Amino acid sequence: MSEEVIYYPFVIHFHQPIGQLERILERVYRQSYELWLRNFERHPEIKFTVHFSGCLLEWINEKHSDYIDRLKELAGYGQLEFIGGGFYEPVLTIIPDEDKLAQIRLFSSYLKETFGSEPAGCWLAERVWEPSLAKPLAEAGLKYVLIDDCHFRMAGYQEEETFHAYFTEEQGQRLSVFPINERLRYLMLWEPQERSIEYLNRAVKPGEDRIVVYITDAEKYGEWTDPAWAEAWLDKYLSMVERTPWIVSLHLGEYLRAHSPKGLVYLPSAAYDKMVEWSGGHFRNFFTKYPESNNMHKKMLYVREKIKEAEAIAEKSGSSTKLLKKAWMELYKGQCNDPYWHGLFGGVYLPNLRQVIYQHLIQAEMAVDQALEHVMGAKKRIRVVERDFDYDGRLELLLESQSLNIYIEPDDGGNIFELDYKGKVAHNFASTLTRRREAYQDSWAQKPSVDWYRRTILRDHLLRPGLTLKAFLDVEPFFDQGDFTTQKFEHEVFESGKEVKVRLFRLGNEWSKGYGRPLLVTKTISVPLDSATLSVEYEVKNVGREPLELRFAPESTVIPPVVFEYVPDQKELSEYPCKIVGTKTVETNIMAEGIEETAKEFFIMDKFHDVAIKVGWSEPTELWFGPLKARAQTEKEPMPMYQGTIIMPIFRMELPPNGIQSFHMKFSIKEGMHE
Ligand SMILES: [Ca+2]
Repeated sequence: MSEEVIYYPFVIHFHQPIGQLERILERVYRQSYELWLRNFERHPEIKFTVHFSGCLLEWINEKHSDYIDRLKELAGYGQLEFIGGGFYEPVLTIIPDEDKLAQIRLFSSYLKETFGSEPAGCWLAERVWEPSLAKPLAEAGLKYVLIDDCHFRMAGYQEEETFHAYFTEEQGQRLSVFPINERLRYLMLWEPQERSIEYLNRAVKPGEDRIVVYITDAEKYGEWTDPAWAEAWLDKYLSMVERTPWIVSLHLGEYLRAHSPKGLVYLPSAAYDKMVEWSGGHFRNFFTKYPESNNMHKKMLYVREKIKEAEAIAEKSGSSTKLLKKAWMELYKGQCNDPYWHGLFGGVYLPNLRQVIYQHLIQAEMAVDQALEHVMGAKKRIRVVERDFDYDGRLELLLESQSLNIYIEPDDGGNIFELDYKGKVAHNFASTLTRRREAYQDSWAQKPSVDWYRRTILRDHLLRPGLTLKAFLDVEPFFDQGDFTTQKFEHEVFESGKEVKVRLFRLGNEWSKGYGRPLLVTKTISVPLDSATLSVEYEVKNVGREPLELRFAPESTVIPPVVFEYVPDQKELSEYPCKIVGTKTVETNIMAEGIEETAKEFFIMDKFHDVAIKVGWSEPTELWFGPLKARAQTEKEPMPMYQGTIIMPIFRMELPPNGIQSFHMKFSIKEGMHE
């Protein structure tokens, strides 16, 4: 049959991250998602293939169930085709195969239940593809996937050859692949409608069943652009498509039923053009670029192991696995992709998104503990796990009490890089973000500060005389005269039934004279079984021959569970009061910076979640505090985003040879101040 038509599937992707703020969800829904629904209804002749992430569908169903009803109706008429994928929008390549299958099946049955048919297509979150995906996707019952055409071009295909579907295969498992057309993504909405029609026209070739696949993020229309303008553009465009007889609107599944893919293709690891650029070629690079992202990912893998272990025990003992099922669901939510990466804006820079990942992973862990203790009768105890948690070849120490997880990295200054609270609120108080260089900052007139160490808990400095708070926050060179902040600490672990102590010690140096003057720093971290506290006994000993005058300053950056975006407004800020207690009491907030001469305690309260963290020390002393702000690009303009509050008591020490000075610090977390 000689055809002079172009097949034109129109694919729209709808997603909002787990943990997205309610007011943003509402705004995007109003400005963009309603716009699409109106256009579906206005243009019944156009077929749309839609992907809604599972978490977004759940939100819409809860808040705007009429929207779901209207989608159902359109699906019933055959106007809409739904695409599946991972329920909670994970980047599929970075989660275990079992979880890929589980998340895809979960979503397929949800779509079947809600809209009447199982999906045939797979949406790849952030369009991240690796060749090995073909097997699990096919095993999960999916028939096709969409991959950006730039990867076809990289594999040597001409543009003309991307106007076809192909097969790919992995270990004998077959999947169809549709190339996503890049040119149309840049033409549509940004250029006059005629340009897109002309492009489609040029793609027509008699006798070939050519297809040009357009995909878009839903939010491009109405949320990233003026809603009225975008709606008018789209309405006019869809009317033009309706009037053009040689453009055949159809679903991807429908195309595959009528036309055979052109042949076999093997594509390299892929994503869309910009994602490839941001990640440096490969999505997994985000784990090496951002330790914060790696931390979440490896936490996910670690918690997952715990669930598997508990399952094995449950299977042997025939215990109920109800709590473990809950743990799996929490884990899947903790795989939602958004905070695991950063492109132009948001992502790993947004504390509210990072902390929701931790919240779900910690809740998964809590469900496992409950299952072990209440169902399988395991004894309550503090666990000490030595493990290369972040896969960098060095061991970390994970202390797990009833109420806290404390993850220590002895090789990196003996810092605490994760402090999970396991209460009514599940939160990692060390979920900060360190400031680093981003390529897009090159064009900025004023270059933002870059940290030379990860801003976490218990970073031990020897401050240079004359240093100011501003110079410290701006990371002025050589503010630190010691070698304790990022260097290796030795460690010993002491366990009793009720408490664990970790003694971290380092024989290092003070360097103010240009040569090393030896100093022994010991910090002993104690964690009790059942209260949400940890104490640290510090001992600083001059082991050299010269007397030393020091300003010894253990710095800790902690972050409460925040519910604001970028910079809090006055009302949001008032939800996070701070109190400094010393010879006088000072009321302040998480964004304030300053110096108090005689402080003993620093409280951060979160009135919204009704939880507080208190950092105290044994004697009144000078305190420096201030917000950690990472300046990053946003949808609007570069903004200093809150990433935690720095709390740094400074202990002045005059140590003769063999002189020792000690002090202690205590971190406690409490709920229910408003009861
Ligand atoms: Ca490690």
